[in-house]
Amino acid sequence: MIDGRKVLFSGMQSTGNLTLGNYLGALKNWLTLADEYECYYSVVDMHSITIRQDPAELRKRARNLLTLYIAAGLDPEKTCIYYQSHCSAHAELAWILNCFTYMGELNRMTQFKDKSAKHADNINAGLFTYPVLMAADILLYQADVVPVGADQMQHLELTRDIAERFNNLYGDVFTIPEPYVGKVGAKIMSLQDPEKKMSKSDENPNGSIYLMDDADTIIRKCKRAVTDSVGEIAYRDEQPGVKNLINIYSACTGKTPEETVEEFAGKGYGDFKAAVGESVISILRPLQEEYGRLSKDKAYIDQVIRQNAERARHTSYRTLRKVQRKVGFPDRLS
Ligand code: ATP
Ligand code: LTN
Repeated sequence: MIDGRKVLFSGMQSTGNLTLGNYLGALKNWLTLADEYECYYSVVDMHSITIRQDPAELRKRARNLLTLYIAAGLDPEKTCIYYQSHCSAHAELAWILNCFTYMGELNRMTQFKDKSAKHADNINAGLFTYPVLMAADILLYQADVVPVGADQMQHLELTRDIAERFNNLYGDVFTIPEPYVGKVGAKIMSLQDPEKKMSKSDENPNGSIYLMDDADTIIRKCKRAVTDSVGEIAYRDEQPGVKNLINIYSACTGKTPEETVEEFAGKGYGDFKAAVGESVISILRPLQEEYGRLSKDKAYIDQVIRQNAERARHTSYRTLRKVQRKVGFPDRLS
């Protein structure tokens, strides 16, 4: 609890270009939570190097992601937007928590299994202990809530287990975080394979709408979206492609899926797809304009980076020092 407000922590990796799925499923939720909670939104660049990265590219993408957080409407005066790598407390706490996490627990993590199958030539120890660094992120800020997608739930459960284990040994050191799951319908599927989630690492660029796609590209991708031969705009599991387009249109316009179905009753897929494309453009255009403006303002972004890293360090070091004392590290005499 800070100033009577509960604390929220979340982060995103700066790998790949963000998709409409990331925006509707994560960033947009973050915005609505920013007034209610004391928020920390990190660009988790330390997590990114668990997969091999090109250094120049990683640096550029991390800055782009941080700029995008602000362009999407997060106010860096109110919410702490920072690079994970600028706050060494994350690495220091992760080391300590590694010593309170069992191999058996990490062995059960499905993301580790998926990622090591995908990157069989580089199964490094960082990839294995990825969830411990994530636990450190969350616990350093004594976060009460953590908005995550379903895929991250297992990591959050592990975070809670580690925190409880530590508290049982040393007293109430960590707040036990609760997951915050956004409303249903926020999971956006690939336009080319509606059984698969829209993902920034998808090899087929037509399956994803990227936040920086121009209007023509968005319309083209929507028109090419895989549907079915039923020919009716209905919200049901048997028509996953159409259902996904209804979800996208509803999320972009603020309508319910039922209202969307009613609006397009009797219309063909062609008209509907064009309308979906327009609805996406209407939310992405302002975001792109703001992003374009902000990315030219180097001094402003630099100042956000400096100030917020300072804030993050201030809060996180309080927890880190306490933990160091609890485990028996010698007092600092200076
Ligand atoms: P990658 O393909 O690199 O694994 P990703 O696009 O799946 O990336 P993540 O970096 O794992 O995205 O997730 C960032 C955030 O976006 C998470 O909170 C995640 O739940 C959310 N998210 C990702 N894809 C979708 C989607 N298709 N629909 C809704 N939310 C999503
Ligand atoms: N693993 C998460 C990103 C992430 C995160 C966090 C999310 C790193 N640290 C702490 C919430 C809280 C992902 O891949 N989406």
